[in-house]
Amino acid sequence: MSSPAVLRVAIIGTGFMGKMHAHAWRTAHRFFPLDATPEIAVVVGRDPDRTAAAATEFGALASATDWREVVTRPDIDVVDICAPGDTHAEIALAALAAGKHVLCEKPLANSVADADRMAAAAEAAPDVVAMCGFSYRRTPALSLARELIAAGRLGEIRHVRAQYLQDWLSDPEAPFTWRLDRARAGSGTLGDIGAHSIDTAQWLTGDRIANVSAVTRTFVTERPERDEHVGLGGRAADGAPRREVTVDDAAAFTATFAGGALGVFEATRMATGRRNANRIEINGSRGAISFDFEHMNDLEFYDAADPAGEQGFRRIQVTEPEHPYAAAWWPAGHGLGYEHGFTHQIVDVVRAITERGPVSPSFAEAAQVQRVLAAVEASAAHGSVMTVVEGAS
Ligand code: SOE
Repeated sequence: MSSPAVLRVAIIGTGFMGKMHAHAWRTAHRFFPLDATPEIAVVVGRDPDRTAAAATEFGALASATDWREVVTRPDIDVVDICAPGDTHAEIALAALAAGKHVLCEKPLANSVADADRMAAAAEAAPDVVAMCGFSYRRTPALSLARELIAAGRLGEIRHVRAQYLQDWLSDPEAPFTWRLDRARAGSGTLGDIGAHSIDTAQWLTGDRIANVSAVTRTFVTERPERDEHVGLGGRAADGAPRREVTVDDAAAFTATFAGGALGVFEATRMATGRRNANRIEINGSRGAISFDFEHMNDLEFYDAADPAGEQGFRRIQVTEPEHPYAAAWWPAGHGLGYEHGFTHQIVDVVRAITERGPVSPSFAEAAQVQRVLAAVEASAAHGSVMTVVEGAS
């Protein structure tokens, strides 16, 4: 048997997501049969010392500070973009032009124009994989929900109720981060976590949001500065200068799906007590599903065909070998965590590369999410219902 090919990966970004992706690149082939073995060839960051330390921590062979030089290197196969949103378009376009496969963190870009340029570049490069990192799709319970919906077990979809609730900004003294800077992040809670709900809702239902009516709110308009290299949470130094928050803290919107379903969405990083409650409930004519990431191994399923007197939501522990991705891991009931969605994402990226299989979420799908985000912002700004503009994708 010939030894498996090696896929040489460049990770751009040394923060929370860089570390998470590195873990996933290192782990995927140890649990899933893959036709290529990933190797983290290089980690790229701006600060040489911090990036060298990250390379050691991430298990990378080397570190670098110039992504432009790295993405054109002949020995790099995959460029994995884990840097803030304002860098996504430029890096992805350069990597695609150099013939590299690209995995790009969500949201795809900071504007519809950039997202569309990225989608067009991906479309023009059919021999490479370009995928956006909406990692929650790879949570086994949500993958199972999608299978149930695709099999018609929910019937006609009528309601989509999605909330993504975090609380790491609820303290007004929680320090400023790049995620609060519109120039770097594009939008606030909406793009950071509301984008996950939009992607999940459209992917689960196989439908598209056609129009939205939204409100957004910034509750804390300035925050103390901190060392920008500190991750989520942390504290600012006493007396640190304050900086203006230029994005939303929370967004809420109603939506109409093209197929007629009604959606209610809420995203906030100020829901005290809710650390990472990424929830979705979908009700159809024949049944319903309900999911909360804080209980990520469970899917609630209601089947209206159950006999009278026995009806009710049942909790499926999505850890059986029959369930998506689950057979590769632990015995039934032993459960998975946040990092497993990222590992599954790498499994799917590697298989898309080696098997030339379908890529989802493609850049085109992620550009459509960007159009929903833009419609939400426009609706909140103008106080009116906004149609989601159809794009080329
Ligand atoms: C911060 O809100 C964050 O890390 C998001 O950026 C991720 O996409 C989400 O998975 C967890 O929370």
